Amino acid sequence: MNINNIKNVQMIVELLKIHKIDTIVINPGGTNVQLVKLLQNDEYFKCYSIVDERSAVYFAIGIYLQTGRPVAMVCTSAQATRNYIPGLTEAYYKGVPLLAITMEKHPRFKYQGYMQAPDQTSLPNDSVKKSFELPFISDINDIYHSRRVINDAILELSNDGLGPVQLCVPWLDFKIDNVEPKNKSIIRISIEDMQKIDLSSKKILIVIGEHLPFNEKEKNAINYFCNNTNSVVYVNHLSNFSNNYSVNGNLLLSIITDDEFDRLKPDIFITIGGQTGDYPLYNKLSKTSLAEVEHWIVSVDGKVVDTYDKLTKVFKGRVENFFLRVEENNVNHDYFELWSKETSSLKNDISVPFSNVSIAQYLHDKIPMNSIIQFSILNSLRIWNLFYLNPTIQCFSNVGAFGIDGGMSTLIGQSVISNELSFMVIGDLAFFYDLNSLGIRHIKNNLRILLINNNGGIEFKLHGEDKKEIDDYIAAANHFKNAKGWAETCGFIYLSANNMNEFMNASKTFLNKSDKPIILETFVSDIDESKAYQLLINKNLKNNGYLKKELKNSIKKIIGEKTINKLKNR
Ligand SMILES: Cc1ncc(C[n+]2csc(CCOP(=O)(O)OP(=O)(O)O)c2C)c(N)n1
Repeated sequence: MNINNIKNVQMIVELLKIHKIDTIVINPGGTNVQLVKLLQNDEYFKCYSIVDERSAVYFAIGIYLQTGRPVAMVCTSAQATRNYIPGLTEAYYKGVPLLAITMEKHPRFKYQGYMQAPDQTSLPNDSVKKSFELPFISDINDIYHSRRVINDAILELSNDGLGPVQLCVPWLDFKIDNVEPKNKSIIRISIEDMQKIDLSSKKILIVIGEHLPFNEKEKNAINYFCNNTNSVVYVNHLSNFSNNYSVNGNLLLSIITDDEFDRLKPDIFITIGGQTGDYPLYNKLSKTSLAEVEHWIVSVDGKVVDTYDKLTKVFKGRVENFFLRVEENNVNHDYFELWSKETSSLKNDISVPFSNVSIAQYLHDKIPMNSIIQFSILNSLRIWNLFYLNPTIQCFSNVGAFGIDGGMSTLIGQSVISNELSFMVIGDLAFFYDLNSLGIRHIKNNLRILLINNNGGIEFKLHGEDKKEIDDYIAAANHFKNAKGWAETCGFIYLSANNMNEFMNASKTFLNKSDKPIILETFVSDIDESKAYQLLINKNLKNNGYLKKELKNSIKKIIGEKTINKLKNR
């Protein structure tokens, strides 16, 4: 049986046709890619691309008002479904038959700290007549189940009066080993009742998810723990933490294979804070090959959140209490030394075309100390995590629900409280989504918006995907030209750059104090964006011999170790 649930998606398309729903409003995204591809490549359907989910529903209402026929809408997971709510509410009270096809991750990821996975089936009572959720297809029973539910959802559009209906579709967009896990127990421990524990023989990875800057008590406790254990603190910018044992391992984890990670794997990893927003880290820690590794959570709410399928202990209480509960020990720190050696051999200053990468290369060490930065979902967060930032800089991103909708508003909220320079690094779709925020009359002159205009969501064409097929609906390219008019109307200084020289020039003004807020718009080609990212990754693969090792392993798997040894001994 196909593990990615494509059967469900195919059934939806077939049944839409049978029920004669031929008009589809499509929102950009990743989890809905396969459904969108089927719809856009089928001449039966008339598709419309709309970036903002809020507009999409009102737009669909408009179509219904003129045609009198039901309209379907398709959006991705993350924060997308939530933005359907205003329009669906109007449709509910107006009696407009809209089929909201929303994607979700596999249901087992609900409330488990997995990225882009807020609950998609919790719409308000008066936004849809009914919510239907498809099963994830694992056997023939699920096929019968899905067929009935899809039909039922479509019929509900006009059952006992007209109105909107939700059809929620689970999707699994990564590979998972088909190995049945052993049974394991998860226990909850109150930190107050905890004796001191001896962790001196363990390699420990402390993972800090998104977190406000730490207070002295918390910092001292983590330092005490690190001094007395063989540990490494894995951080990215959102951790807002650094100490003598911290490592920003993002680039490293982006390039090494699972086999390579074996050397770096901990005995125990301890997570604190919110979501990491860190796919390279997730990809490594969730591997089934790490089955023996234990995951401990320290949290005030003591919730069971098994993000990586390795959870064994939940410590309920405060971080500063937990990290003091280890025995004093004279341990060696070779685990940190290993991580530190591996990360320090990486290079991120290689030559790349004008892109978010080249911009981060140039700007990362020029951002003034104590500034605030907010990264938008998703490429800006991904790219900037590959570069060092001064630890006095506070970093944030909306990784709670992973929306592209409100990053700029969040930063503006911070900038009106702070007197420091406040920077937003944002893609064009997210910028135009949150355009209303530019008019907030409380905006001060410390606001700096760095707009990376790469014509749509680069997320979906970063790995050399078919640009034509992706651009139309999935990446939603060609909706916006530039931000000049909006910026100037809203009282910003508007700067722009088409290449690195222009950027370096503009950045002088951008990084300095000014009597007005500033928007610096960079026009970057999507092809260069993807080239730059690939170059950064591949150059490091080559520099560090990971490619060679990976090649060796693949050959070993094909021809076997014995044959290799025979060849060697010739
Ligand atoms: C409200 C909402 N809708 C859709 C998505 C799915 N999504 C994730 S990244 C992305 C593309 C963002 O494009 P852009 O803002 O231009 O930034 P880029 O990554 O291209 O630099 C989309 C549509 C989302 N996360 N949130």
